[in-house]
Amino acid sequence: MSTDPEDGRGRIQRPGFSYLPRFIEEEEAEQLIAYFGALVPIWEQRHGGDEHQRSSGHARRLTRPVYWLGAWQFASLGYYAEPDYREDRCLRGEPLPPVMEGILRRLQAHHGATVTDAEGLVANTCLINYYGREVSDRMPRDYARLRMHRDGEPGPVVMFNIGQAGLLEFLDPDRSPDPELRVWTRHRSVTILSGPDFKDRLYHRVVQVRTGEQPALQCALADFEVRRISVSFRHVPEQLISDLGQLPAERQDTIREYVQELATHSAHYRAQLQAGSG
Ligand SMILES: O=C(O)CCC(=O)C(=O)O
Repeated sequence: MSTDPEDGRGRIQRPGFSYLPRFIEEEEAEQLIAYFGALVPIWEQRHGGDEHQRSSGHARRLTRPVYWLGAWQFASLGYYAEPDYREDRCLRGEPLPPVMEGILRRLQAHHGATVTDAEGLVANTCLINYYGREVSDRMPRDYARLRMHRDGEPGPVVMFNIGQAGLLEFLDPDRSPDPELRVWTRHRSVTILSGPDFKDRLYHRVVQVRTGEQPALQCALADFEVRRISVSFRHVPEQLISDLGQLPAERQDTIREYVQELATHSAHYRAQLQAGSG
């Protein structure tokens, strides 16, 4: 039997898990919403799959459009496959905006050790997840979910939650199909995962996102209605972050189309393309 979800209004503190409601100030949330609305996220294809899966298009896409800052860890270079290698997998990305840096600094001041890794380093990269509904000529499809996974980077993961509440579940499928913790992560809250239980043993997933009008979020993708955005911050060692031209040629080829797509809206990725070998 699954436990009832926590409603996300109050603080939750367990070894390796902190949920901090309203940690993000109203004004910071507004700045984040404006920032997310101006980015143009992309639909990445998952790595692998057989020919049938590849040709069916949607089947191999990630469940939501995404944008990475700091370092782009590509699905097609194996990021989501819990890889046992880390080299040549991530491309230098754009820097975190000042509003994110400010919130991370405040978190570090209040929650020190839980947001830094063993070497005292804070996050230098983040994944921005857009949860919502694709509205196209096909049937509208709701993408407001995220498959069960663990984040492979060593050290803690800090997550910002913006928009409609999302139901975040933690489970250990080797022990039980039922989640051990379920939390409605609300607008302006921060979640921190660390340690052997929440970071290494338990998988997490987002199974539902509520609908509602406020706060209104925007997404630059014309056919996507976004209602929740989460940002998950991690630390990637500098020596694992490559410019396009430093990646092996076949890896550059694997991601070139994505970098071209990003370059249509980003001077940073235009510069990466120019410096690449192709
Ligand atoms: O959206 C969420 O709350 C979870 C995000 C997450 O698990 C991730 O980005 O790895």
